[in-house]
Amino acid sequence: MAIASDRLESPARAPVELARWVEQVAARTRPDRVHWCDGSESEYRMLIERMLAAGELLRLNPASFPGCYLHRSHPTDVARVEHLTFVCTGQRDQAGPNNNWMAPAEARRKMEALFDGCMRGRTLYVIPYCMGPLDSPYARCGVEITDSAYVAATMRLMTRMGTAALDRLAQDGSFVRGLHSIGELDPSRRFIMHFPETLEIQSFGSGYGGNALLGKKCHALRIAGWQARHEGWLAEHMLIVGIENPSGETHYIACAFPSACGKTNLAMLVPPASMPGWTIHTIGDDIAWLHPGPDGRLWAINPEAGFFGVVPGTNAHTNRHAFDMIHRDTIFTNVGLTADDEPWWEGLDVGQPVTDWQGRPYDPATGPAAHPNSRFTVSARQNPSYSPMTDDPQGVPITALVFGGRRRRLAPLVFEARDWQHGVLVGAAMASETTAAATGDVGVVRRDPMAMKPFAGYHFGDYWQHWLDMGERIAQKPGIYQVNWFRRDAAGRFLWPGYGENLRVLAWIIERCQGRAAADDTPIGAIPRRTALNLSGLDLPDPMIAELLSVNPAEWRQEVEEIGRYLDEFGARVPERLRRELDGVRRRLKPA
Ligand code: OXD
Ligand code: MN
Repeated sequence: MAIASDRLESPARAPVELARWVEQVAARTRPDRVHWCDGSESEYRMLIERMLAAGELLRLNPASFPGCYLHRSHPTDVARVEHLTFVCTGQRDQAGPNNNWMAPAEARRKMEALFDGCMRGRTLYVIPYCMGPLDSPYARCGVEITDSAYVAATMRLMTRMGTAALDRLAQDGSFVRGLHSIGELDPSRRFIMHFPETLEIQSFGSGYGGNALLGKKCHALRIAGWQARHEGWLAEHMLIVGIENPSGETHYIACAFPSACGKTNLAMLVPPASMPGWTIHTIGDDIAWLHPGPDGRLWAINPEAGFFGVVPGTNAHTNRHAFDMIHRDTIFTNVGLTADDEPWWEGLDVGQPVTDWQGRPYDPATGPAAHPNSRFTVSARQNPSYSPMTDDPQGVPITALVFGGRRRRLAPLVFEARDWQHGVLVGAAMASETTAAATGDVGVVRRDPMAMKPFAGYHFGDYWQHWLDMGERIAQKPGIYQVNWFRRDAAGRFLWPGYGENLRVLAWIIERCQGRAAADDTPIGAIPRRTALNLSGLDLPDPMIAELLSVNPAEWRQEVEEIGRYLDEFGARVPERLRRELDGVRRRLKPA
């Protein structure tokens, strides 16, 4: 395959305002050259060769991991930085207490100073991308300008990027402008700024995915969420998966979980041997754009085209499909290395690391071989359970929405919300133990409404109101459920086996939506009747099942008060209907 060289001229098909913006950015950042990305295979090869030559990538064992590379990030640049992420709206109130806010003029001044001359000696890459299928009315385009070849190559795996996206963008007439520089990777000069009113993103000082791949969290959640509110749709932190039952019927569900809580595993779940005839069809593992369709149902597209998944814990048992797909054409970030130049991570059942994620000789005394938030980046098409419906311009119809969190106690394995309004409260009240996906303490319970705490680009009160309003616009509403795979017993052991066995819960949810599965009412929602949950082939003792499905009224009374206090933090913008819904739960929990 011939290797491309830099494409310096703006393509004739580039809209004038795009070409002008690139010129303005180049005048400020002073790169040595400008490269317009076309998204071709030869361009990808060029980016890879460039990074290999610069020592930014290492080639992994070409026999066992063909087309795979290891990137080691700066040790202080390994996760999203929520404390340095800002929403810059005209009014502080629009961003809400759930976001850091900065006045747009102040943010622009700060960023201009950082961007001044920052690309000297570097190449400026112009990356036109499309979030969603190129021919979908629901897709949206953006352009990321970056000085990182790693970002350019990764955007090719994660989005529909290049000439075709540029054509779509020219047709649309509007696009999100994302400007990114790795700067000096100095944490004290690191900011991720969002300007939703003008559809702009500016990110400086980090090369980490969630901070630097601007199509993902910045565009597809924070900026798109703002647009979705004004246009009547939802941009959510949800996987989308199709579940085909033994009769050949497929139902699609969208599930919101906080970062690093198993969304990728659930999206490509492998059915257990004791559930023959079930098949999984993956649409997406992280983000869903949901639109009310002309038929009254809710329809979903995955705006992304690749996976940026957490590596540790991935093995043939936990996620067979991910394990298989990352054996070729994958960029690994911050994993360890074996003596044979194979990637290594905690939870991989084979091999021995000799080098840790920082390139030091591996010594268990100095920490894990792979960073807990080490990642794989791979095209979604490599997933053995990839669904061709991913490319359907209309998306897929959604039967159920599922909210989940990581809670060692309190939350049962699954429960069903009474209706849409109650479901919005269930989502708004979600809480989960924190993980390594963001900088900060790990394992601390924090409220994470709809798994959107770090990603809602505007005031949570308005966001919940928007969810309630959406309920009015969907004639055939999906059922809403909450799940918890992470409940533990008194000795700290997980009660539920998780992974492929989670299909049992999803099957109950789908059958319930079809009016075919029995449930018992509790004050917090409906719990599966023991006989309605398919547990055959699972060796779970009865007391464990009872504990998994139990709702402790005293603990839930306390939870309701905590939820009430949490909602109060958002003041007068919290919808009255949500407070009334919480009062209803409180009443139902009252001792008789
Ligand atoms: C992610 C995250 O990387 O949620 O998807 O942090
Ligand atoms: Mn995510």
